[in-house]
Amino acid sequence: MNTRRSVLKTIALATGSTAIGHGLLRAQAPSNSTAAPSPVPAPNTDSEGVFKLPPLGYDYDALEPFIDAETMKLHHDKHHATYVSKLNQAIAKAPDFERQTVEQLLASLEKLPETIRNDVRNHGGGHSNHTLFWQLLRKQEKAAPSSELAKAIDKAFGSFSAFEDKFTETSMKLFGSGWVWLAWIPAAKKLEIQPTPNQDSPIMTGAVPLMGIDLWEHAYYLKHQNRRADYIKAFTQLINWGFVSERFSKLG
Ligand code: MN3
Repeated sequence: MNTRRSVLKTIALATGSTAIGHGLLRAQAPSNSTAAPSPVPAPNTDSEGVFKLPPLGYDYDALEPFIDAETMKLHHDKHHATYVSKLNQAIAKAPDFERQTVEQLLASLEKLPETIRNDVRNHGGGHSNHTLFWQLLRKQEKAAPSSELAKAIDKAFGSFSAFEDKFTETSMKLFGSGWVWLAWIPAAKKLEIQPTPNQDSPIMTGAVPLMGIDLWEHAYYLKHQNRRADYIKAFTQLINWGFVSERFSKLG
């Protein structure tokens, strides 16, 4: 059952102690109320918008040779930055919603004015998805899910290698641009592999994205061209299972 409590928990996880926390990404509201209020609020320009591009968190070449530095630079500095900028442009048209986190916006798209709903879906989804994506990637010798997460993976898919096969197969089959996720479904209390089109997020259907692969060609075309299978293999070798396990442990 998708209770209010589980939805709040979902939001708390998505916005909690990771860099997704919007408190780290958004301008702080002034706490001193003695300052004279400005009668005309400054417009949100790209650099002053409520949503901010989070830092990549490591060097552009940190994931070589799996993902090349030029792809990382373009992907973070241009693609992700554009999602943030367009999300800011959209939300500036509905200031009542400016104080919500991007995850709160995505969890209740139906509450947004129709004029901005699609832009928030696309660019807010892009911002949230990429913020998670950067944190999922790490070059490391050996990485494995925690025993708690490994148990849940076994329960849902039979074994870790069966999960890997299904994740790869779903990623190969995804048509066009989108993502494939390992998501937690609170209502069913289980893990699921979920494809989403475009920049849609599992958050939009009440699920919690634990990790996901960006299958837009901009994520891999410079290095791998049309060889999506090579990129998927590179991605699976970079999954920061320590980070994913930590997200899983916070589900409660
Ligand atoms: Mn991308």
